[in-house]
Amino acid sequence: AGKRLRVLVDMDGVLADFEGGFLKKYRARYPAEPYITLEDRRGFWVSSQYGHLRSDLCEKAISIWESKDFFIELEPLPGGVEAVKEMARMDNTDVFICTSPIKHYKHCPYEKYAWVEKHFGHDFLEQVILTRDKTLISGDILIDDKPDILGVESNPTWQHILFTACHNKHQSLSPSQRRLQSWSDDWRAILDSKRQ
Ligand code: BVP
Repeated sequence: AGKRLRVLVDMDGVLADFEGGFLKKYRARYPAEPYITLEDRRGFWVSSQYGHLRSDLCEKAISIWESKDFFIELEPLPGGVEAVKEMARMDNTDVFICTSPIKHYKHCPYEKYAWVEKHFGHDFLEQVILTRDKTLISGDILIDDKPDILGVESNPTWQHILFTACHNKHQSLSPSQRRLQSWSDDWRAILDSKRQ
Protein backbone atom coordinates (compact mmCIF):
# COMPACT_ATOMS: atom_id res chain seq x y z
CA ALA A 1 0.00 0.00 0.00
CA GLY A 2 1.32 3.43 -1.00
CA LYS A 3 -0.46 6.70 -1.38
CA ARG A 4 -4.01 7.64 -0.49
CA LEU A 5 -6.87 7.00 -2.90
CA ARG A 6 -8.96 10.02 -3.87
CA VAL A 7 -12.55 9.27 -4.91
CA LEU A 8 -14.80 11.88 -6.50
CA VAL A 9 -18.54 11.10 -6.36
CA ASP A 10 -21.13 12.96 -8.41
CA MET A 11 -24.38 14.03 -6.75
CA ASP A 12 -27.32 14.20 -9.21
CA GLY A 13 -28.09 10.73 -10.59
CA VAL A 14 -25.53 9.04 -8.30
CA LEU A 15 -26.41 10.10 -4.73
CA ALA A 16 -29.60 12.13 -5.31
CA ASP A 17 -32.53 10.99 -7.47
CA PHE A 18 -32.63 13.88 -9.97
CA GLU A 19 -34.61 11.93 -12.61
CA GLY A 20 -37.26 10.66 -10.20
CA GLY A 21 -37.59 14.04 -8.50
CA PHE A 22 -37.86 15.79 -11.85
CA LEU A 23 -40.58 13.50 -13.23
CA LYS A 24 -42.68 13.69 -10.06
CA LYS A 25 -42.62 17.50 -9.95
CA TYR A 26 -43.01 17.92 -13.73
CA ARG A 27 -46.16 15.76 -13.74
CA ALA A 28 -47.57 17.58 -10.71
CA ARG A 29 -46.98 21.02 -12.25
CA TYR A 30 -47.93 20.14 -15.86
CA PRO A 31 -50.55 17.34 -15.50
CA ALA A 32 -51.97 17.90 -19.01
CA GLU A 33 -48.60 17.80 -20.81
CA PRO A 34 -46.88 14.74 -22.24
CA TYR A 35 -43.91 13.32 -20.34
CA ILE A 36 -41.13 10.79 -20.80
CA THR A 37 -41.13 7.74 -18.54
CA LEU A 38 -37.83 6.82 -16.90
CA GLU A 39 -37.86 3.67 -19.06
CA ASP A 40 -37.92 5.87 -22.21
CA ARG A 41 -35.26 8.35 -21.11
CA ARG A 42 -32.31 8.63 -23.48
CA GLY A 43 -29.40 11.04 -23.30
CA PHE A 44 -28.07 12.94 -20.28
CA TRP A 45 -30.00 16.15 -20.94
CA VAL A 46 -33.63 15.93 -19.79
CA SER A 47 -34.28 19.34 -21.38
CA SER A 48 -33.13 18.14 -24.83
CA GLN A 49 -35.34 15.05 -24.83
CA TYR A 50 -38.37 17.09 -23.68
CA GLY A 51 -37.56 19.72 -26.32
CA HIS A 52 -37.57 17.04 -29.02
CA LEU A 53 -40.93 15.75 -27.76
CA ARG A 54 -42.37 19.25 -28.23
CA SER A 55 -40.29 22.40 -28.42
CA ASP A 56 -42.08 24.31 -25.62
CA LEU A 57 -41.51 21.43 -23.19
CA CYS A 58 -37.78 22.26 -22.98
CA GLU A 59 -38.43 25.40 -20.95
CA LYS A 60 -41.16 23.69 -18.91
CA ALA A 61 -38.64 21.01 -17.94
CA ILE A 62 -36.04 23.64 -17.01
CA SER A 63 -38.63 25.44 -14.85
CA ILE A 64 -38.77 22.36 -12.61
CA TRP A 65 -35.13 22.24 -11.49
CA GLU A 66 -34.88 26.05 -11.39
CA SER A 67 -37.65 26.10 -8.75
CA LYS A 68 -37.04 26.56 -5.03
CA ASP A 69 -36.84 23.27 -3.08
CA PHE A 70 -36.17 21.09 -6.14
CA PHE A 71 -32.63 20.08 -5.18
CA ILE A 72 -33.10 19.91 -1.39
CA GLU A 73 -36.13 17.63 -1.74
CA LEU A 74 -34.40 15.04 -3.97
CA GLU A 75 -34.53 11.55 -2.45
CA PRO A 76 -31.24 9.73 -1.87
CA LEU A 77 -30.63 6.88 -4.34
CA PRO A 78 -30.54 3.48 -2.61
CA GLY A 79 -27.29 2.76 -0.76
CA GLY A 80 -25.42 5.86 -1.95
CA VAL A 81 -25.20 7.82 1.27
CA GLU A 82 -24.18 4.70 3.20
CA ALA A 83 -21.51 3.80 0.60
CA VAL A 84 -19.96 7.27 0.66
CA LYS A 85 -19.95 7.33 4.48
CA GLU A 86 -18.22 3.93 4.46
CA MET A 87 -15.62 5.13 1.91
CA ALA A 88 -14.93 8.16 4.08
CA ARG A 89 -14.17 5.85 7.02
CA MET A 90 -11.78 3.65 5.02
CA ASP A 91 -8.04 3.87 5.61
CA ASN A 92 -6.02 5.83 3.04
CA THR A 93 -9.16 7.08 1.31
CA ASP A 94 -10.34 10.64 0.66
CA VAL A 95 -13.86 11.15 -0.69
CA PHE A 96 -15.27 14.29 -2.25
CA ILE A 97 -18.73 15.01 -3.60
CA CYS A 98 -18.12 16.69 -6.96
CA THR A 99 -21.16 18.32 -8.52
CA SER A 100 -21.98 20.91 -11.18
CA PRO A 101 -24.55 23.51 -10.09
CA ILE A 102 -26.94 24.93 -12.65
CA LYS A 103 -26.27 28.53 -13.73
CA HIS A 104 -29.63 29.67 -12.34
CA TYR A 105 -27.88 30.10 -8.97
CA LYS A 106 -30.72 31.40 -6.78
CA HIS A 107 -31.47 28.04 -5.10
CA CYS A 108 -29.26 25.25 -6.46
CA PRO A 109 -25.83 25.87 -4.83
CA TYR A 110 -27.43 26.59 -1.44
CA GLU A 111 -29.65 23.52 -1.64
CA LYS A 112 -26.76 21.26 -2.69
CA TYR A 113 -24.89 22.20 0.51
CA ALA A 114 -28.10 21.82 2.52
CA TRP A 115 -28.68 18.33 1.01
CA VAL A 116 -25.18 17.20 1.99
CA GLU A 117 -25.64 18.59 5.52
CA LYS A 118 -29.04 16.86 5.82
CA HIS A 119 -27.84 13.43 4.68
CA PHE A 120 -24.14 13.42 5.79
CA GLY A 121 -23.95 15.97 8.57
CA HIS A 122 -22.37 19.41 8.87
CA ASP A 123 -18.74 18.18 8.96
CA PHE A 124 -19.11 16.56 5.52
CA LEU A 125 -19.49 20.03 3.94
CA GLU A 126 -15.64 19.99 3.92
CA GLN A 127 -15.90 17.35 1.19
CA VAL A 128 -18.09 19.31 -1.25
CA ILE A 129 -16.69 20.53 -4.57
CA LEU A 130 -18.96 22.66 -6.76
CA THR A 131 -17.50 23.06 -10.23
CA ARG A 132 -18.77 23.38 -13.78
CA ASP A 133 -15.56 21.71 -15.02
CA LYS A 134 -14.76 18.36 -13.40
CA THR A 135 -11.68 17.85 -15.63
CA LEU A 136 -9.89 20.45 -13.47
CA ILE A 137 -10.38 18.39 -10.31
CA SER A 138 -7.71 15.78 -9.63
CA GLY A 139 -8.64 12.37 -8.30
CA ASP A 140 -8.10 8.65 -8.93
CA ILE A 141 -11.71 7.90 -9.85
CA LEU A 142 -14.85 9.87 -10.62
CA ILE A 143 -18.15 8.03 -10.18
CA ASP A 144 -20.60 9.88 -12.42
CA ASP A 145 -23.70 9.05 -14.52
CA LYS A 146 -22.84 11.53 -17.29
CA PRO A 147 -21.29 9.58 -20.19
CA ASP A 148 -19.12 12.42 -21.55
CA ILE A 149 -17.32 14.49 -18.94
CA LEU A 150 -15.43 17.15 -20.83
CA GLY A 151 -13.69 20.39 -19.95
CA VAL A 152 -10.55 22.43 -20.54
CA GLU A 153 -8.25 19.62 -19.30
CA SER A 154 -8.10 17.00 -22.04
CA ASN A 155 -6.33 14.45 -19.81
CA PRO A 156 -8.08 14.40 -16.44
CA THR A 157 -6.28 12.49 -13.69
CA TRP A 158 -9.34 10.40 -12.78
CA GLN A 159 -10.75 7.29 -14.38
CA HIS A 160 -14.45 7.76 -15.10
CA ILE A 161 -16.68 5.08 -13.56
CA LEU A 162 -20.03 5.41 -15.32
CA PHE A 163 -22.82 5.04 -12.77
CA THR A 164 -25.80 3.42 -14.45
CA ALA A 165 -28.89 5.62 -14.77
CA CYS A 166 -32.12 5.39 -16.78
CA HIS A 167 -30.65 7.67 -19.48
CA ASN A 168 -27.33 5.83 -19.97
CA LYS A 169 -28.14 2.15 -19.53
CA HIS A 170 -28.20 1.42 -23.30
CA GLN A 171 -25.04 3.41 -23.97
CA SER A 172 -21.75 1.72 -24.82
CA LEU A 173 -18.64 2.52 -22.81
CA SER A 174 -15.51 4.23 -24.06
CA PRO A 175 -12.37 2.05 -23.65
CA SER A 176 -11.25 3.87 -20.49
CA GLN A 177 -14.63 3.66 -18.75
CA ARG A 178 -16.04 1.05 -16.36
CA ARG A 179 -19.57 0.81 -14.98
CA LEU A 180 -20.97 0.78 -11.50
CA GLN A 181 -24.50 -0.61 -11.98
CA SER A 182 -25.82 0.65 -8.64
CA TRP A 183 -24.59 1.04 -5.06
CA SER A 184 -25.34 -2.69 -4.57
CA ASP A 185 -22.65 -3.36 -7.20
CA ASP A 186 -19.07 -3.99 -6.02
CA TRP A 187 -17.74 -0.44 -5.56
CA ARG A 188 -15.19 -1.70 -3.00
CA ALA A 189 -13.54 -3.85 -5.71
CA ILE A 190 -13.33 -0.83 -8.04
CA LEU A 191 -11.62 1.22 -5.33
CA ASP A 192 -9.26 -1.65 -4.47
CA SER A 193 -8.29 -2.04 -8.14
CA LYS A 194 -7.09 1.57 -8.14
CA ARG A 195 -4.99 1.28 -4.97
CA GLN A 196 -1.25 0.78 -5.50
O1 BVP B 1 -27.34 20.15 -11.42
C1 BVP B 1 -27.48 19.22 -12.49
C2 BVP B 1 -28.76 19.52 -13.17
C3 BVP B 1 -28.35 20.08 -14.49
O2 BVP B 1 -27.01 19.84 -14.72
C4 BVP B 1 -26.39 19.46 -13.51
C5 BVP B 1 -25.62 18.23 -13.81
O3 BVP B 1 -24.61 18.17 -12.90
P1 BVP B 1 -23.67 16.88 -12.78
O4 BVP B 1 -24.58 15.71 -12.51
O5 BVP B 1 -22.94 16.73 -14.08
O6 BVP B 1 -22.78 17.21 -11.64
N1 BVP B 1 -29.11 19.58 -15.62
C6 BVP B 1 -29.47 20.48 -16.50
C7 BVP B 1 -30.19 20.12 -17.61
C8 BVP B 1 -30.58 21.09 -18.62
C9 BVP B 1 -30.19 22.35 -18.58
BR1 BVP B 1 -30.71 23.50 -19.92
C10 BVP B 1 -30.55 18.77 -17.78
O7 BVP B 1 -31.24 18.40 -18.75
N2 BVP B 1 -30.15 17.88 -16.87
C11 BVP B 1 -29.41 18.25 -15.81
O8 BVP B 1 -29.03 17.38 -15.03
